Amino acid sequence: MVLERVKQLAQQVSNTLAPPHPLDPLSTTEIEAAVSILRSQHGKLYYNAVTILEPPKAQMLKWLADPDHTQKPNRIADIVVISTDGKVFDGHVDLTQGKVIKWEETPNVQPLITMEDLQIVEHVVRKDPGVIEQCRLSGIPANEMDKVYCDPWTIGYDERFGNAVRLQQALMYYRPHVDDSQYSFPLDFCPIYDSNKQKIIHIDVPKVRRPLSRAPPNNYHVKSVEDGGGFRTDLKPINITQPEGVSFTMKGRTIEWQNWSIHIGFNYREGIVLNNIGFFDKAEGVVRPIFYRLSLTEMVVPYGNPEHPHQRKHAFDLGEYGGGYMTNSLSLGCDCKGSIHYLDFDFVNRAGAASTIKNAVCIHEEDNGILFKHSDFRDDSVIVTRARKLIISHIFTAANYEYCVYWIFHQDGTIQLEIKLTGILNTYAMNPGEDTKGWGTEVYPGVNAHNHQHLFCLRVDPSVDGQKNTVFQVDAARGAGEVGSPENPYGNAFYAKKTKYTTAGQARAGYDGNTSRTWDISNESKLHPYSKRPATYKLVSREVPDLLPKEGSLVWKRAGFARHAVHVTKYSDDQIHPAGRHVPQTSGEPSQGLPLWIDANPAENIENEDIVLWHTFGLTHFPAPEDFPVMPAEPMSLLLRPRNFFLRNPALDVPPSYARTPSQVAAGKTGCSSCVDKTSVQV
Ligand code: ABN
Ligand code: CU
Repeated sequence: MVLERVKQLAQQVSNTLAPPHPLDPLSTTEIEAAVSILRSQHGKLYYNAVTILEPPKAQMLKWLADPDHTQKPNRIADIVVISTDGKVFDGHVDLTQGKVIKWEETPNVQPLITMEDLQIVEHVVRKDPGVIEQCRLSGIPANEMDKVYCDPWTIGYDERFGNAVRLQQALMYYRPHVDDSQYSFPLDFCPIYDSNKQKIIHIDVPKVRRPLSRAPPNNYHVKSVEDGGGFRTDLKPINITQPEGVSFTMKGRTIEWQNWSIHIGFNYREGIVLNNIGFFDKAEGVVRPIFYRLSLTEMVVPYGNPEHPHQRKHAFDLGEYGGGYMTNSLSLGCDCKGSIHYLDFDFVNRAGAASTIKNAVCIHEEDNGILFKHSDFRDDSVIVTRARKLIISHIFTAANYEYCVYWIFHQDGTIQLEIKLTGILNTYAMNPGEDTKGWGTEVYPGVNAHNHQHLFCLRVDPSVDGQKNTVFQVDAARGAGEVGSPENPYGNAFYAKKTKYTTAGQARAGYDGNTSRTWDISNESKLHPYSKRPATYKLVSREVPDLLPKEGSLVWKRAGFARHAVHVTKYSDDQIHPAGRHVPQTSGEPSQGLPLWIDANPAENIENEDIVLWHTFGLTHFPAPEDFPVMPAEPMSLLLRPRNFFLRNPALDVPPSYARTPSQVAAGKTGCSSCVDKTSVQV
């Protein structure tokens, strides 16, 4: 019976419901098929992840080159489960063939913590006698335990407990009223929760006690703003309308817009994954490949308070919780304004059922100011061309914080990644008059918001005019020779100094704002006819702080990717996660992911090779009262720009908003104004 059903499901997957593209995320039917196959073989399991295993790149490239005559790669589900007795298994289920092709127990790891894992903790915490006692000591009577809340985090790593047992640390809060923001009332102790036993096994209690603050609530909800003076009344509507529809087309999950062609994938960890990014170059008459795959693949948020146990506060929000799993269902006119195309995201729940986040990805266009302009001071001639941009975005909530991720495509061939940070600061209790010692800021009476960093890792898998690329570090440098020397007589010479990265071991570099450091991803076999320089996409990223926790610290060991702004490795199908596949409770000994891969072969050639560039960027956040009780969005941004790639400005063919030549001016003609926006008015 069971076998029959499995066969049926596999048939369904390979026939009618087969998604059109091998990189599409798994559908609900595929997820259910994978679970059904596993259930028939292994009985009850707790599902942590059932996601698409992207086909090997070599196979994908063959299929992409000639999809009509090449066998389509099989649909394979990549599986992580926890058995009922707490063992972790990694597996692959071939959905096309309807069978398990890999199944192995992975010892000494803890897969990421899902939202379901998190939600159980609060209920246990409220009933735990030790927690009730700590609450009493903090000034919360036992009959108010329903007002006690917690944000459960993975424990990160704590050497007292290691990684054999699946643990969470509960950051504790109090809410006087259900609508109050809990982050104004942090508690000072930290229970540790065993996920398998579903019990509190320890409570970390600080030496200096900090009882519950009795400050009035500090809220951001509508009623509290109304009670506190009300909302601004001077805002008139501002609308974005596209009366003739959008300028992009979707074929399945492949989008075409303004010469761009992009496949939009999505998974539980990275969220949006962009593949097969190409640009139709009119001059060459072909779609030129630029990136095989782009994703935000990891991040770490280390906190800077040295008091125990805050060293454990360094969330890997993607690897430990999943940026995809935490993705918001977006609402029209709120998260994105205008004409929106949404994509849903299907995922597995703990019991093995398929679930869906509706409207997980937002795709839309926005006006983007001026694309280019020139007016001639002699004769009043002018050209002004307005730009628009295509934005592919998702937003995820990592407990207190919101991360808004915008992949922005520009008409001139530039790709921009913008991340906006909003949501609520992580807070800790402080006594009246207590010295924060500079490790944090009192953002509200009794509320200490600790210093922290948000460090993201962008994974860039380039294919700039082909798979074989080379990375150069580019530094603005002064010309050699002192003032008066023959080669630099006036001392004014400067140039772009290029350092080629040839081995993975050499290709580890920091950022240098003094030299305006950038990185070129070049195809050395494709020289520009004018500049004679290689076709390049340049990484321009200026928000690149050093990892502040010191060498040898827990974060330094666990987040090896954050030690350098740039790493370059030779491509390998299985190297996606720079802090490891299973991140919770890694000790950092050895450092998983990037350091492990590079140390295995530091001499690995990366010159004119199929390579991956890993870029860590972000910001250091010293909180201030303006960030509280909810933080105004703080943006950060980086660019991937074409350099020596196009023959000339590739956006010249974008219709101008207004243009008139000198001869038109002389003849008293108005020039081309067909594109002038008739909806704009003078006020
Ligand atoms: N920022 C740590 C985190 C993320 C998600 C859920 C809990 C905690
Ligand atoms: Cu922050």
